[in-house]
Amino acid sequence: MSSRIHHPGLRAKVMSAEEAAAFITPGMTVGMSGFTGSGYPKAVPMALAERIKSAHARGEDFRIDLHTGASTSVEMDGALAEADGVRLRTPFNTDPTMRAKINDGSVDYIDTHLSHLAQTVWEGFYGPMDAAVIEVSAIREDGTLVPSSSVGNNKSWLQLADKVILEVNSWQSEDLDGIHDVYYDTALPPHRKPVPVNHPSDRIGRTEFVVDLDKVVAVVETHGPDRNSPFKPADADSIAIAQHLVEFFEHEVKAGRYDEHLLPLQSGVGNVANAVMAELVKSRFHGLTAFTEVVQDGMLDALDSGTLAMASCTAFSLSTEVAERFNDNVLQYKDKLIIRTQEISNHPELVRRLGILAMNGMLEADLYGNVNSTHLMGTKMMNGLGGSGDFARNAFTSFFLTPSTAKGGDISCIVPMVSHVDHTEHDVHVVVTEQGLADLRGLSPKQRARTIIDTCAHPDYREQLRDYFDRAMRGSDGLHTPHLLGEALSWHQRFLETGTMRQG
Ligand code: 0RQ
Repeated sequence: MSSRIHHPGLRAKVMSAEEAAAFITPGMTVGMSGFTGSGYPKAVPMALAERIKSAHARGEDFRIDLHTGASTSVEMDGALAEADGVRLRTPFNTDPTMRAKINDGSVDYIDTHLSHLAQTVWEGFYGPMDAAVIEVSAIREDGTLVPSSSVGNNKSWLQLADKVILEVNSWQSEDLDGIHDVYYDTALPPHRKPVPVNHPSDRIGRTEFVVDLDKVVAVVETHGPDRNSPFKPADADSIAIAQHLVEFFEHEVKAGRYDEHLLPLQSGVGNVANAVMAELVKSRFHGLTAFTEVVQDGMLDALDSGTLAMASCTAFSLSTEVAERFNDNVLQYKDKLIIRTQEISNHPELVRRLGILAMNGMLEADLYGNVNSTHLMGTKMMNGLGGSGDFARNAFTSFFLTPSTAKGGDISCIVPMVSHVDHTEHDVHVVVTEQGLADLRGLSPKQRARTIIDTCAHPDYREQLRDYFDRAMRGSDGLHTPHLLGEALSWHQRFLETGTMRQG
């Protein structure tokens, strides 16, 4: 295994995960690698969780503040949450144990735009970063680090942390060397310069991380796969959503707003987003590009089929089976993939200038096009807004996708008023459910409401929504965005009290 560590000084720092975890002490702020289940440290977090549990057994308080790129896995978020070892977590989580701790109030969670986190840590809002734990795929002879399957915020964590622990994971393909694009010319205003990406395929940085070798306190060797949950097979709803989108793309090409290669695609996390890529592969579109943050199974298939010519991202989010396939065939993808820092993959200025078509999942939308991507019934965190806001706010066209109902039809995903707003009506151009696609561009609030009800709502809830809107037109104080304020959130309350949003 030590063949991956080519720098003699760092080879001398190889130790066990348990020894390395001892560098992390109670109250520390720690930046770890990891983005949507890829490139997270596989051994030190679990060893740290064991240390935390022992400390708690002795009656000592041991919790850390934890920043990453995005979500990790049961071996990291799961283990640390289970040990009650996290005081504060940013910026994105999908682990069920961590989610439960966030929602029972024992972990403070800050849900933030993924492109913003590094900047806010640099600005000092989270205090100094005491330690970084970063997975890499190799250490070169000169001490530079070859990233693994995600880049995320690792460049910043390596620069900011006082102490650095490296995990060298020999499961990651050695052929990843050269696929990354780590841009170092970032600075805080007023020294910030334009980012010279003019096409998703432009490379502007280095293929490696640079670390101050004196800060490296430990190197741990691991051999463990990235873990991801399998995607649900595309169901009829996802396929219908994807078909509405493909039809819309054709319409926009005819209208001259997109050319034959459309515009660079961004596709969010989740089952629906994955299914959309699968449908695109079946369409006539070819040679497209993606400027996105995660490459899911569907996007890899699109690269295989030629539907996508290339993709720029910051991480993978692959099922176990597809991750193995990718790992065995990295060379085949090397000139088609670029893995960047998340400050660049999600850079709002680039998203605006490149003209991204941003397709993200949501929990619910309201009659006026406001979107909730994160809060279940307004108070419980699902995952986080992740990069959806980085893209939606600045996209050329911003799409939000969801089946029209959830929980076997007891929840309408089109509601009078969303119970939490992540994306305001101003940032939502197109809403798509399996029922249809509502193009909200150029529509006033009242026109939007009628379009969303007629096109996107499930037939079981359409009359209920029309009734609300008609009564709001008669009883609302103002008629610009008509609402019955005492009733606007009653659908959510009814679900909490009776288990369904349906009126009795
Ligand atoms: O839960 O499986 O327990 O029944 O939410 O719903 O329909 O499978 O959708 O997997 O596409 O995820 C918004 C969560 C959608 C995702 C969200 C319940 C539903 C189910 C999942 P069950 P589906 P998806 C860039 C982009 C924010 C981050 C983002 C997400 C579960 O897309 O996290 O976009 N987005 N990042 O039953 C209560 C509702 C519901 C509901 C669905 N209205 N109320 N529960 N569900 N609608 C990538 C990154 O940022 C990393």
